[in-house]
Amino acid sequence: MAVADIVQRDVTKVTVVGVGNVGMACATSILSKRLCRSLVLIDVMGDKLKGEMMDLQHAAAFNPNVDICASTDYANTRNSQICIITAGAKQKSHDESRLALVQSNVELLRKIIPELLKYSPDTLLLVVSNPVDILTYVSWKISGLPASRVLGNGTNLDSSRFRFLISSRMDVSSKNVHGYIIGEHGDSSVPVWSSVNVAGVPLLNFIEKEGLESEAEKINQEVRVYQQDFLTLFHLVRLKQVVKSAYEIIKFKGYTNWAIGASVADIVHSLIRDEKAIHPVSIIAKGRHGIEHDVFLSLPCVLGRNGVLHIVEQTLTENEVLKLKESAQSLWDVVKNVEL
Ligand code: 6V0
Repeated sequence: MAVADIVQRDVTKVTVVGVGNVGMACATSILSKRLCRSLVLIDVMGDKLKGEMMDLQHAAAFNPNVDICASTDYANTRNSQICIITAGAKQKSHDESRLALVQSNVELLRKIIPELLKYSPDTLLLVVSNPVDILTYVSWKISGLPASRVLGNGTNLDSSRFRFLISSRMDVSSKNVHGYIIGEHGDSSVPVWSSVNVAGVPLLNFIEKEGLESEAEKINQEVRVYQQDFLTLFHLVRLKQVVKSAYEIIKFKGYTNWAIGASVADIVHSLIRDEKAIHPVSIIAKGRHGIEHDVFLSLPCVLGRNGVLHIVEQTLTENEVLKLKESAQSLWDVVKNVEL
């Protein structure tokens, strides 16, 4: 390990609030990626905290040397560089929308955020609890932190699902499929089809060049039936799958956790190691692509030690801008009625 890495590890402290399925998946992903020297778990359930802490500590011989503390007392979170919020109610059934969770989770944030800020006034806040865009906005308002220090996991996971679905159809690694889902983490998310590419080759060219004629032919036939263009149809099929994925997983196993844990750890990696990597995360979007309201939604952002360093200005088609504005409007319709 490089000296810089060791120095970096020695000063890193991460807090995870909420030790449910998601919080623990975040914790284990962060531990296995060796992202911090000190990990603090906070919850309201003392026994659960104790059990989770002991279970993690018993893996000490297999993991890097990390101080793990689990407590209901926020004093233990002092000087955390990043506080991750996963506490809260979750979708109770596969047909309950994320937006239905709003007010009960706002009440939780009103208790949690001042406690975190009391001990780590300069922390970065990474919000995971749903509805994540609304709750990131609420966290920003309650915390009084600069917008660059408050971000939500947003469509980081949706984009990974999107890339996976395309890559599995193309039979290439999803690492080589470049594509973003932006907007709400939820039903109004927007896939940016105009820039999807595989190793720099636009998706449509890739299908033709790689000889995936049957795929192209199948789509062409459907295109003729629906009289829509190729991408619109492909878009509909794929987007439906991305949006449905979480609902499907919840239907099968009751919750989602492993992919969101990996997504959060990936973001933490970029923040803590000052990677300047680009992630679609939920940030304040006012003034971008003609969005007029104070809404948080996902756009590709450069992330580093100080949080959100830049928002990448993508070239979107007219239709993509329209969809993004619709997504912003549907979030604003909720945000403007939230009682802070
Ligand atoms: P869970 O398993 O019910 O865990 C929630 C945890 O929060 C429990 O351990 C609670 O005790 C704890 N909690 C409740 N109130 C407080 C409080 N005041 N202070 C501290 N802890 C508290 O839920 P799960 O872990 O499955 O989901 C957590 C949240 O993540 C939900 O809002 C989900 O909807 C959300 N997800 C967000 C995703 C994303 O992509 N942004 C993905 C998956 C889930």
